[in-house]
Amino acid sequence: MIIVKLGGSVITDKSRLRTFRQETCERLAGELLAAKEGLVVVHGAGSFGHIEAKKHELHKGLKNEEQIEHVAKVQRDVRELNLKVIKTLIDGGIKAVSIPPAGAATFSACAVRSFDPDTFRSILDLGLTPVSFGDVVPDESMGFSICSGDLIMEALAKQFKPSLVVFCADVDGVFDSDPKDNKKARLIPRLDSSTLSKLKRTEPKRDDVTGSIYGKLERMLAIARNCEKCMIVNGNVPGRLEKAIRGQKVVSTVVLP
Ligand code: IP8
Repeated sequence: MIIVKLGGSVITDKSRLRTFRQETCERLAGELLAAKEGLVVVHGAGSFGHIEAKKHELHKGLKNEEQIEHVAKVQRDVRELNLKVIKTLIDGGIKAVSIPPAGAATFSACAVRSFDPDTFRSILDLGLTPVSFGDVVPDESMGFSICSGDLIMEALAKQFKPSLVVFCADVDGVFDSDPKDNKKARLIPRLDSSTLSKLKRTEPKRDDVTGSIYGKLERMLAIARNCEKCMIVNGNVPGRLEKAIRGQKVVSTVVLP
């Protein structure tokens, strides 16, 4: 099985509220056709989730009644994005079926408390492609919380032990400093926990409610322990996702357990 995350910074314009990047998503759908075994797609929320979730502090859980309306609105918005992704994938030849995170998992303290893989398995058995996404979810200890698509990726990897997990980001992989600020930043082709511990910790991005790149990398290390190969590729560069799926040499960071 192959699991691919389409990052929110790739399929949306993260700085402009609810802005879908249709052409990019169409191209990525075409690249996903290279998958010749069971495929699961997870996508991030991008500007359909993070901006409003941050504004109303939904990542902090239930603090006041005013937030409740925004739980509903952000849920609606990420479903709107999910529908756009599903439509684009189907038009591109991928038989995509939506599975919201709370349809397969329960959550407590921002973590997965239980995960039932049966829905994913049944959909895969039919030759369909399950598509899950980052969402606002009921949370046993916080009322509600934000479930990053990465959490679902980890739960899926633990259950299905995939051959390949690919994260499509808006950068070539992990760098030794932020490539958006520092032109001399160097790509780290292979990253393990000791490389990670030496990386400078950076603050989470301004409009991101699911944490710093450091936290995301720790999740990827957990995923790497449960699959044959886990890698980050630049989803904005045509052909990189396809090469990764085909097992060809590609500019990337491979995350090692
Ligand atoms: O973009 C975040 O999911 P992610 C979900 O996969 C929301 O981290 C609602 C902001």
